[in-house]
Amino acid sequence: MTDSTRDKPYRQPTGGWGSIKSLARHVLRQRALRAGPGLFRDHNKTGGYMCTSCAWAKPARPHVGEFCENGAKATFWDLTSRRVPPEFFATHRVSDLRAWSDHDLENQGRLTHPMRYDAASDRYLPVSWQDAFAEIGAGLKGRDPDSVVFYASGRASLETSYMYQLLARLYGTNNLPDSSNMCHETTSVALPESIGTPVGTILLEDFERTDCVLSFGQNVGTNSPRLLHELQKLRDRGVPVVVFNPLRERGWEEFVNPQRPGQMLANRPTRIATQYYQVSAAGDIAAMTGMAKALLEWDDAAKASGSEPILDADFIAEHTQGFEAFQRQVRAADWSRITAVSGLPRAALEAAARTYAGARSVIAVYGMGLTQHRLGCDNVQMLINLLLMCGNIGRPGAGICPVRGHSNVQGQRTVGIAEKTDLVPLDRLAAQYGFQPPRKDGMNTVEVCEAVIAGRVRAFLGLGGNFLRAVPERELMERAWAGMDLSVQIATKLNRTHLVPARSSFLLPTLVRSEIDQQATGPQIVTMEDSTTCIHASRGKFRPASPELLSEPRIVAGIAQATLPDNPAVPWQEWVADYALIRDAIEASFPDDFRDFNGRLDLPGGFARPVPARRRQWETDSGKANFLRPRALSADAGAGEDGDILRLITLRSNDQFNTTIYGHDDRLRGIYGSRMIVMLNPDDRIRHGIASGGMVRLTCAAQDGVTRSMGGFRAIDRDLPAGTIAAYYPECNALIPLWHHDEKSKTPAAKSVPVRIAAD
Ligand SMILES: Nc1nc2c(c(=O)[nH]1)N[C@H]1C(S)=C(S)[C@@H](COP(=O)(O)OP(=O)(O)OC[C@H]3O[C@@H](n4cnc5c(=O)[nH]c(N)nc54)[C@H](O)[C@@H]3O)O[C@H]1N2
Ligand SMILES: Nc1nc2c(c(=O)[nH]1)N[C@H]1C(S)=C(S)[C@@H](COP(=O)(O)OP(=O)(O)OC[C@H]3O[C@@H](n4cnc5c(=O)[nH]c(N)nc54)[C@H](O)[C@@H]3O)O[C@H]1N2
Ligand SMILES: [Mo]
Repeated sequence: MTDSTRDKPYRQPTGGWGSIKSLARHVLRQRALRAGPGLFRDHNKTGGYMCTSCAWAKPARPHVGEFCENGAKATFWDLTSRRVPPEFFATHRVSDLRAWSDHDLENQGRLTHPMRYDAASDRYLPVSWQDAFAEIGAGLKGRDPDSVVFYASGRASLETSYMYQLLARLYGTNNLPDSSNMCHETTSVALPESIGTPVGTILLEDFERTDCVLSFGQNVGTNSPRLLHELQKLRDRGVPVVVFNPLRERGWEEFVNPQRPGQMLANRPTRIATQYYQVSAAGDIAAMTGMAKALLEWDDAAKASGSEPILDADFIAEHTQGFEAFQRQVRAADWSRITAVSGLPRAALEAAARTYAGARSVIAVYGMGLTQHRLGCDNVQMLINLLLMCGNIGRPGAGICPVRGHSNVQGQRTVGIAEKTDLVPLDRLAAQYGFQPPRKDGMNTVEVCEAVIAGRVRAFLGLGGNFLRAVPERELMERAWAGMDLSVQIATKLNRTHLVPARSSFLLPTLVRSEIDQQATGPQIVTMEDSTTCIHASRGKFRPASPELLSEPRIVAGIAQATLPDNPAVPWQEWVADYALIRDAIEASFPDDFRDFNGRLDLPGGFARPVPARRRQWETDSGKANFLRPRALSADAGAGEDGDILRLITLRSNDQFNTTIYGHDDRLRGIYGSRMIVMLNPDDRIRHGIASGGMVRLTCAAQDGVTRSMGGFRAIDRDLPAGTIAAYYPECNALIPLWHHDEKSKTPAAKSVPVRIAAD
């Protein structure tokens, strides 16, 4: 290879010495030495701060060092000693910064002062907080509330999120899209239809009791590495783990636990997946249909011979609805179609079904590989069907486990960040705060993008995140963004969204969660909800990156007070002085979830919100758990069936958190030095006339009159199913049409983008 890209398949286990080496490099590069001791003492511990990386559960009895490679990287990245002061902006024009990479922008360090864009000099200039709030308030007052968007990325605490949704509703809109709209929105729409709850049903202790884990479309080694601790323990007990993923992800293969000195010294890894199936992208419905078909056939045979049944007939009769129609559809499905769409032979699907049928209690884990498809809801609902067939919901050691993304993304929904009004107790908010909340649904992320492109969004507030980089249809979005009147970005580091200014733009820097949040009554606590509905307190431990920084609650209160008429029922000032009062207000709005909120802050392992499906109470229309029939065998709704079109998976490397790029290596996939790569199977490469390591161009195959094409990728051979290729997000977002989303939830379908490939 001629450039700096290195391609060297990684044969080491996940974790182990490789992760320690990588961490040492990151702590030095970020000069974040102050973070080291805190990691052991305070990270994910009761009385300490909760990791800002993923949302995986925090155990009641943590390890001495309850962190992982990527959680530690996120912490070093936050606690870097690098700074972006006003002088940085004095030396760099915004249009020049637009040419910088995502990595280079964030790598400059933490933002230190509130800044306002000055179009004449094309620079951000410092502004006082007071002036910033006053001007933002003036910019928001008197607008049509539905032309304003209040976006949230899933990191902000329950306290901030509650204040933010109240700000939007007092202002007059339910336009509260969040990062979840691009992520597990599919889960939030699919699960209520199936089992009457929008969240997963398992608790951490279920991993200690399960007899089998199924995993679909989730990359544990990179995106939720602490889950490997649970998986390692259950593998020690001999529990099988069955994985469906087009890529051979190292995290699902082998793990050496850095917290186990004996294992580190011997470098003897734990094998995680006992069966690994490289399903084609969008082939999961077909794969699960094949498994269900086998279960039905074996159950028929068991009935005929009088041996033990395979299905849980009592559970199906008492607790479910729709089984008859479901089983007819599965029986009618043709094995040749199942194997063609899934890319897996019948024997493989039968072997997976055999393991599933042999277990008393099964947990199904899933991620973006199921949610980010045109038929994402069908994917998730088919997985529920598979669990329901054998009664695997609502008993110990069994259940559904969506692995959430951002550390408080699930919690934001819980406290009212939702564009859908039926998810929010509007009547209670109305009574609590003496106002008429807007009753019309707001816009989700895709609808916001449509409205931005159409010029209907006039002002956008971002509570964290990097909206322009995270959404599809990048080129049209960036062009339209500049036409807005106002952009307000609450952020910790500089990113691309900040560099596409609207007519008036503000950049408001804030604390990170591991920093001390000092207010009038002393240092404050914030809270968040993990993937298993457990709520934890978090106390910052480190000195803030700059004395100018304000906490997120203070910034939200500042904007609210400058924008809204006085309302004695909403004590913004008192809330900011003492966050316990915000928690009291949350408890009053959501009494079932947050009973005795302040009293239960420090329960080891957090306190769990009640989830009715855990007790086999089904809050669905039918009052039962519903078998729901998938609308097709392929989750891309047939888009990839033309032989020349490839399905592009856009995914994360081991050196990034979403649009935050820590570095250019993806150690676990053996790719170093560049993110402009496409992984593909050598047969596909040869068929398209591409040399090994050659340069390629990807072009979206959608025929809608818009050209979406990107060159400059290097082809890298990897073991992938025919017709499936993979490249990195966010680089590839320019290739994804806005309308290419899950049909029900509108989650962008980032995992099977129809593309053509050619030598470049
Ligand atoms: N270190 C780190 N941690 C993170 C993040 C991060 O960027 N970095 N992001 C956070 C966020 S917001 C989220 S949402 C989660 C995301 O975590 P994941 O849900 O793991 O998301 P992705 O990295 O996009 O990878 C999805 C996996 O699905 C597989 N896949 C793709 N298409 C298909 C398919 O059609 N079928 C199947 N069965 N598999 C498929 C891919 O090969 C990949 O292994 O992680 C969170 N945690
Ligand atoms: N093609 C493709 N697109 C995708 C995905 C995919 O798999 N493929 N995944 C989607 C998913 S799952 C998600 S969740 C979205 C992510 O979308 P977002 O949540 O919008 O993006 P992030 O990259 O997480 O946001 C990073 C920025 O957040 C700011 N930040 C970091 N910490 C804090 C904090 O504590 N407070 C505040 N106020 N700001 C902070 C920093 O300035 C940083 O630059 O992207 C989606 N887009
Ligand atoms: Mo996410």
